[in-house]
Amino acid sequence: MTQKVALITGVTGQDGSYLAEFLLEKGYVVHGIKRRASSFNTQRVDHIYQDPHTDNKNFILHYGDLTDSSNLTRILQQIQPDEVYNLGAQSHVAVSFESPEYTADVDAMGTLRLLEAIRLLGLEKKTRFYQASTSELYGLVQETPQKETTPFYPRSPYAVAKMYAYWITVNYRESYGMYACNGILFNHESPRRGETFVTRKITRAISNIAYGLEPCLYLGNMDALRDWGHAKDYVRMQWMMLQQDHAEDFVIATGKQISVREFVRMSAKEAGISLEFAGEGVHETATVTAVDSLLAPKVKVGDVIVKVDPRYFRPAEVETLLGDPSKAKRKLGWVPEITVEEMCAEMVAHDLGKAKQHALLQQHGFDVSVTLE
Ligand code: NDP
Ligand code: GDR
Repeated sequence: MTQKVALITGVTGQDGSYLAEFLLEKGYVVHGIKRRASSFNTQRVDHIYQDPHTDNKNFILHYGDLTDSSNLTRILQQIQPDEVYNLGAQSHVAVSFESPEYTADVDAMGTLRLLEAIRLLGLEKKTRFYQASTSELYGLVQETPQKETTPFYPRSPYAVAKMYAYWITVNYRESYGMYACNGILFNHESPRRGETFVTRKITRAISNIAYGLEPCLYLGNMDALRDWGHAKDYVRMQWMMLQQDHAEDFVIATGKQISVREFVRMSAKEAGISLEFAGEGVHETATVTAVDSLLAPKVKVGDVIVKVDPRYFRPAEVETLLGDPSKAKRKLGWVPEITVEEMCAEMVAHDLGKAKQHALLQQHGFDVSVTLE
């Protein structure tokens, strides 16, 4: 049997790295697009990297960018993929307010460039296309929980760009008979989550505080409610969506939501720290009420370790998101296997390990800087 060929944009990101692992295990030849950067940006896929000098490689990286049609067309022409997973994006909602035009170019136009390249190369009947759509499309929510038929109301340049990408994917399916579909994914996290997204920012800061590497975690809106799942569960679903008889769009979520504040409390507990929250709005703080000094050797009862910094407030906020994944369960048999508690425990364990390493190096006189976000 011939091996299936997949192309992943955004292969160096959280989802791209888990998806590449998943497809390699299934026997695919996996091609990924990485961006040229002045320093290494492949840390998340280094463990599956294959020496270009070896024969029969099944994981191949290409330089490229979603803003460059000629590059995308050349890669697609060369590898003739059976499946394309468009995960590449400027994916940070807050950053999209600072760089709205770039976000639109990559997230909206980038999707069009890929679809158009598939069509112009005559691959529209061969290549199946997955678009990384998002619960941010629901923004100011019109219905709870949100499902495939819930109207969209995007609240950021990121979400507006992703709305174009959503509809152009539907349009190419309807206009050219392409197998193209949207996964409307709610927030999903892991130890590989980018350090400036709120869950990872929290698990990393709590771990650094536990070892005395940072004094305090500064956050924005702690009232925000999210439906958080684990990235490993969600990439499995991305693949499942491309294995059906007909292309369809699916909501992928856990069906449960908690606040940012609750995620802070949960993460601190995992690191042996009990917290009491007090004050409101910009004056809210969290104080340590009990501590397991084996897990958090540098933390004392009475320490204030969480504060609000208004600089992390967004010009327009998405206050609450809660998904209804019943279509995915009914039609594909997909259910998430990892709970938010298990995911949080995994992230904190990972970040405590890193913080412990940093602290040990520092103790022995090595200059180790910890980047604060
Ligand atoms: P990440 O931010 O971790 O990864 C984004 C990837 O896109 C990185 O590989 C990045 O490269 C790449 N990229 C950024 N700009 C460009 C560009 N101009 N050209 C080509 N590649 C580019 O995101 P996630 O893995 O978390 O998310 C994957 C996709 O799913 C994204 O499209 C995101 O918007 C979407 N999504 C994510 C959700 C989540 O909760 N994680 C939920 C719903 C949707 P580099 O490493 O060089 O920065
Ligand atoms: P989100 O994720 O915007 O939902 O987008 P993020 O983790 O950035 O924010 C979640 C919520 O937490 C609030 N928040 C903070 N957020 C950050 N980043 N930093 C803070 O200090 C902070 N304090 C409070 C935010 O205001 C927000 O309400 C993610 C991305 O992965 C998108 O690409 C994806 O489409 C959506 O999830 C689904």
